[in-house]
Amino acid sequence: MKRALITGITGQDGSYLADHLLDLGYEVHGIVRRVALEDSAHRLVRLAGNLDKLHLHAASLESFPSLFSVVSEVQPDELYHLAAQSFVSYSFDDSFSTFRTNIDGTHFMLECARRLVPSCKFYFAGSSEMFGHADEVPQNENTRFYPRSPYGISKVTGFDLSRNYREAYDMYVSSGILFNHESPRRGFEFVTRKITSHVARIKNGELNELPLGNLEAKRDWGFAGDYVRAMHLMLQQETPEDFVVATGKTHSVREFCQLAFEFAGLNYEDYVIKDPRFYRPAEVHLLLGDASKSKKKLGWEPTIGFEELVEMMVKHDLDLHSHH
Ligand code: NAP
Ligand code: F7E
Repeated sequence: MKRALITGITGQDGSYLADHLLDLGYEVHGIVRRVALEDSAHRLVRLAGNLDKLHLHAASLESFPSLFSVVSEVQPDELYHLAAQSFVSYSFDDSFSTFRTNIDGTHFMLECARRLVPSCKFYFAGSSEMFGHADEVPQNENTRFYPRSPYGISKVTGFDLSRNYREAYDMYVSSGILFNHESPRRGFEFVTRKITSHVARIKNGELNELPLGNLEAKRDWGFAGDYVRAMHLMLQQETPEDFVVATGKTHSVREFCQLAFEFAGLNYEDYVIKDPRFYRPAEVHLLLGDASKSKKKLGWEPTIGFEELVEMMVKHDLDLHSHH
C-alpha cells in the first residue's frame, strides 16, 4: 500500500485529493494546524466523510522541526504540498505572512523530503497566477512568468525552489501549474463561491445585493475534482516534469454571474453592485491555459465544463441555504 502525505488537506484541493487517493487504495496522511484538531467540527468540515480513514498530524508550516517530525514518522512515498495562503487579494494586505507561509513553508517541506525521504515523489502546487500579465495567449509550460501579486510572486519562488531541488539533488519533484478550479467546497471569499452563495441567499430572501469588484476579469475555470487527478498522475511518470492543467476555455466574472443568477431564475443586473473594496491594486486580466502536454503525457482531460460547474455550485448552495 502506497503512503501519501498531504499538506493543506483541510482545503478544497486537499479534501478532493484525499478522497481520490483513498479510492486508489492509498494510506493517506495529512498535516493540519493544531487548532484544527481542537475544533474539528468547523475546521475539518471538508474531510467529514472520511475522517475515520485519514491519519492527521499536527504541525506548523512555520516550524521546520514540527514538519521534520511528521515527515520522519510518516515516511511517505508521495508528498503533496498544497498548504498555502491561497487568497490573492489577502496577499496584498499581508505580503509578509504570505511569503513566510508560501515560500518558507515550501522550502521547509522540500528540505524535509531531501533529508528524510529523498526518493519520495514531491508535488508542488504551482498556479496560473505565476503567468499574471502574460505576454501570450494561451499560456503553456514555456510561457514567461510575470506575477502581479505577492501571492503570484510566492508561487514563482516555490516553483523555482522545486525545480532547483529536482536539478540539484536529483529528486522527483513536479509542479502543477493549475488554472483556477472551483467546486462546492471552494472557500467563500473566492469570486465563484461568493457569487453562488450570494445567489442562494438572495433567492431565499436573506440578502438583496452582491457587491463585486472587476467583472471583466477572465479566468479559465475548471472543476477541482478533475484537477486533483492530474496531481496524482504527475507523480506516476518516469521522470519529474511540470504540467499546465486547464480547460482551454475562458470566461469573465460577468459571464459567471449571469449564468449563476439565471440558474436560480434571477437577473444578475438587478443585484450586482460595484464595490471598490473588491478591486485589486494590480489585476490579472486574462488567463487561458493550454493543457495539451497534460493530455498527451498524463492522458488527463477535464470532465466538467463551465456551465456544468456553475450549475453544480449554484445547486449545492441553493440546497444549503434552503434549510435556513
Ligand atoms: P485552500 O482551500 O485555501 O486551502 C489551503 C490549505 O492550506 C488549507 O488546508 C489551509 O489550512 C492550509 N494553510 C493555509 N495557511 C497555512 C499555514 N500558515 N499553516 C498551515 N496550513 C496552512 O486552497 P486550495 O484551493 O485547496 O488550493 C490548494 C493549493 O493549490 C494552494 O497551494 C493554492 O495556492 C494552490 N492553487 C489553487 C488553485 C485553485 O484555483 N484552487 C489554483 C492553483 C494553485 P486551514 O484549513 O487550517 O486554513
Ligand atoms: O478572483 C475578480 C478578481 O479570488 C478571480 C486562487 O485559487 O486562482 C485563485 O485566484 C477574479 C479576479 O481567484 C471579486 O479581481 C471581482 O480577477 O476567485 P478569485 P484568483 O485571484 O484568480 C488562482 C489560480 C490561484 O492560484 C489562487 O490560489 O475575480 N473579482 N470581484 C473578485 N474576486 C473576489 N475574490 N471577490 C470579488 O468580489
